[in-house]
Amino acid sequence: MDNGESSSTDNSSRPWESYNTVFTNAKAGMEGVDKEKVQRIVYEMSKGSKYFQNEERKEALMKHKIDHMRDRCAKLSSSDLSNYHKVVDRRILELEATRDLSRIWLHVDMDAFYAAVETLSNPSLKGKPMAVGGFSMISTANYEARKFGVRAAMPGFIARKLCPDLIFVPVDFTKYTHYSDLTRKGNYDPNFIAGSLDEAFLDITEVCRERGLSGGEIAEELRSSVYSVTGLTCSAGVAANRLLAKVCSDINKPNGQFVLQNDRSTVMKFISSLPIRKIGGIGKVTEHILKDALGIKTCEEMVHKGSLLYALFSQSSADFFLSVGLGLGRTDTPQVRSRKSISSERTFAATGDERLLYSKLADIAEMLSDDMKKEGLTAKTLTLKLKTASFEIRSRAVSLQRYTFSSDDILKHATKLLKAELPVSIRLIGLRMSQFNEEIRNSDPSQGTITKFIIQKDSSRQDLDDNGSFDLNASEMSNDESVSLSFGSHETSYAHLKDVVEYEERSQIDTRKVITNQECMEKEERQQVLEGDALLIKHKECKPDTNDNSNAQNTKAVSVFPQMEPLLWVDGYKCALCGIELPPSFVEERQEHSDFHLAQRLQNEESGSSSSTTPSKRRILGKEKENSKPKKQKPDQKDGSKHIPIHTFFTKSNQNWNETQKK
Ligand code: DCP
Ligand code: MG
Repeated sequence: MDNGESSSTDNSSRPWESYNTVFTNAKAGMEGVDKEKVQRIVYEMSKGSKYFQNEERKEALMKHKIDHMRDRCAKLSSSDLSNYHKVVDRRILELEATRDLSRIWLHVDMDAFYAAVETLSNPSLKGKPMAVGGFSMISTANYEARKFGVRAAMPGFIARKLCPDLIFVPVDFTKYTHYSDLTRKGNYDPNFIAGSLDEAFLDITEVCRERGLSGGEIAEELRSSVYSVTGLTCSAGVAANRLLAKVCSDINKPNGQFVLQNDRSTVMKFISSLPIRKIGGIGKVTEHILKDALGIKTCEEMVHKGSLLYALFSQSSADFFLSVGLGLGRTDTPQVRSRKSISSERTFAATGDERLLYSKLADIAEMLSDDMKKEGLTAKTLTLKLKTASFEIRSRAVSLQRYTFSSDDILKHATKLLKAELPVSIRLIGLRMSQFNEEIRNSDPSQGTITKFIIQKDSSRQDLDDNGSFDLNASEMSNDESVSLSFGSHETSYAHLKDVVEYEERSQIDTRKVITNQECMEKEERQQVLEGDALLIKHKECKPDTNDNSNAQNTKAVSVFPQMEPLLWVDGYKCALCGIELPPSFVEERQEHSDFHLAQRLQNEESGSSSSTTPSKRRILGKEKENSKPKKQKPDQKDGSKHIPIHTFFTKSNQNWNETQKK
């Protein structure tokens, strides 16, 4: 292990500060990257594409939101602020009372996981810049490649431009799942929480006590053990709560660890200059709003500017920000709960060939049925999902007469659903079964093995495209800032968002038998920031002519759009406004989604239709057409741009790439 434990005295060197200056989302190992060069290349290669336009729309929306926020700030009177100041003081006392320094949490995260696994299988890759994925998207890059600015979620053809010697290795989930399982063998916390294939949270309080070892020593031991079992390195963070432990595990990556002592003053010092973006749940949009509208750059400033936060955000969001500013996070072990659905899906090169589509549908139905059999599940609701060539996502559901897991049943109904959509060129088909028969459902958590507590993010049924590579939208499934949504077009937004949704479904819902309550944990820890609607709510409160002025001065946010406060997630993952599914752990995507609805509202407001609450309802019913592009875009339809749409390019790139590979 190259990097040993860093004591808390290292905090004074503020190891995170350099992250401020690195490219995009400060992936570990990208500190020396020529940011400008990378940005220029990315810009040049994507300019004019739909992706680019989408980014521009997002940017415009964000600016709009920031302006709104500034306006609202400016309208706050000194007596408002003084009232909010009191609220903050009270909340600080209340939150402080919840501070728990009695636990020791460890967050462990594998280094360049997929790339490291591939290098194990092929040691000749060692020391060479390589990426896992294809020309359309890469899943991760090793640290050698990161020096060139190559990173997860980047289209491979851009990565190759940045690093001409970059070696591409196709993804192989079976391998990663195998190695992930190997890393889970340790005996430090039987109830550990696995966030994805390559990371886990462990409460090591008991093991530290029983063995008389420090958190840092346990982290060293665990990392050595992972290395000896797998040949892979990982990094760890040790702290009083999960939020801090996760921040810490990134500090000395790769192959390092960072321990934050469990005392308040060390925590507060650590937090004092920690950039807000380092906190899970604070994504690009929130970061910009906080920074550009309120001047909040560090976690500590969340406390200093608490009164603005309470004035402008909903109480739960403000509470979250304040607790971050105080270095608080969850320390309890989440409970288990059952999952709601099981699904299977497949991504492939877009095709309108009906025979091919029906054959893929049959394969998926078979896979889904197999999984249901294995899990002892029967269900009644079948949902078909399609992603069209133009990235439109369609979702069609049918309620069956009886509970079933039979592939024949599934296929019969899925075929009907698909038939109704044809002709159309499709790039993804997914089937989901939900509404389980609880009586025969084999979901007794008490039977659980450790693996049942794992959220197996990546091991679910998914086939990447037949060429073994991703498409652009897959790149947007990342939980970092490359997640892309359009606010200017409903359809595009849907498509992008649903891509995220589908990734999530592949990632979490589908495969877990019993999951931890981590979703809830994360929801509580992080999702509070997702209430983009809160901006609107408060904005409305500030308006003198608002209809709900009876509550205008009330600190409790009151929405003129009651269905938006807060954005409701039916069953914890379905947006009550439009039905899109986004589980709580996809914090950033949810935020984007919330932002989307907010944008809609703001646009409506500007166009004078703000009083209407119906658009969202129309969206739920799938009948809404206003403000949106035509629903069905023919595959061969030109978008009017003189540039080649980026997804077209990707398809071409894939083909070229695969041809190149075959040579
Ligand atoms: N992954 C992915 N798509 C992304 C991000 C990640 O498929 N947009 C996959 C590939 C990664 C794995 O998840 O190897 C773990 O993600 P991490 O963010 O932990 O990244 P790495 O483990 O690759 O690198 P690091 O050393 O920064 O943890
Ligand atoms: Mg990792």
